[in-house]
Amino acid sequence: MAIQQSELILNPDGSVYHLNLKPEHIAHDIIFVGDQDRVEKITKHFDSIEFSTQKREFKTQTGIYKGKRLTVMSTGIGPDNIDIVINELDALVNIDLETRKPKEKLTSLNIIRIGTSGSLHADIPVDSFVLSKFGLGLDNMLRSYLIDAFSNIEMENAFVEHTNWDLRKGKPYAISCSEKLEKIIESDKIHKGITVTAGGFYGPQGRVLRLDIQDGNLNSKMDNFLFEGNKITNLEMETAAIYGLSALLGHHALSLNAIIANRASGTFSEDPYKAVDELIAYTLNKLSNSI
Ligand code: R1P
Repeated sequence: MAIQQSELILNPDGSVYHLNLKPEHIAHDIIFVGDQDRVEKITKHFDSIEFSTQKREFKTQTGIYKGKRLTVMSTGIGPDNIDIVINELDALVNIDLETRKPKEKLTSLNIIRIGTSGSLHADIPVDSFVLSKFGLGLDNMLRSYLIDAFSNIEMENAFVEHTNWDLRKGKPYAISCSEKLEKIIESDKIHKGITVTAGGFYGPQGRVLRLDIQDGNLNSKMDNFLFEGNKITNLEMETAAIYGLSALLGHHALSLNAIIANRASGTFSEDPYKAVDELIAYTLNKLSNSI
């Protein structure tokens, strides 16, 4: 059955609705960033750029870095945007946009996020890097899909019990990274752990300005959560959603974050752009020697 026009929306030029991309515009190795201004901080290192476009917060550039074809795209902020970005990227490679039918031979993309994040531990200082071994989503987006075969239900239950989680907020979901990409990117320079993905920046991450929040102790409870030797390293807004949709659709995903805030010590990086630039250089170097 062909997927209807209202479900898979294409622009008049045949590109996918939000990303403005056609299948030939993307590489199979894709770097995600949150901020659209971060795209060129990566592609300025490229030997050449063959394609650029932007619609809303979704800016995409594809080019060659040391002989490897890479796409860099901004996702904007939050899991709701990740739902759009990964579904539309998957459609570009795994749905025939002419017949509107899923392809028989599926393609696996490699997706690496280079993000910024806050650490929960004094021993993961500002300007360090974190590789997310797991994404733990507090945001519910992924719960619209059938995730039980992919999620770590033991970790989810342990987290619910440890934090006395109020299930009226929905049940957190836990998904692991791609081991293939982890092996390519890891080094002793990078902290590893569980990245918590929140569905908002203020209350959902325990920040109080003028509104009381449902659980003011959540961050300190997360700080001492331990599951099978993995602690919660950091808090941001995309990783678990990227891991979840990638796993469901058969793509490989890994999330790296530069720590720009330390929520335990209350400190903020003196030069967050430098930390991000260093993570970009580290990642490009690893990628150019691999996938
Ligand atoms: C919030 O300021 C944004 O910054 C972090 C969060 O995940 C959220 O998207 O990541 P990026 O810098 O990659 O956007």
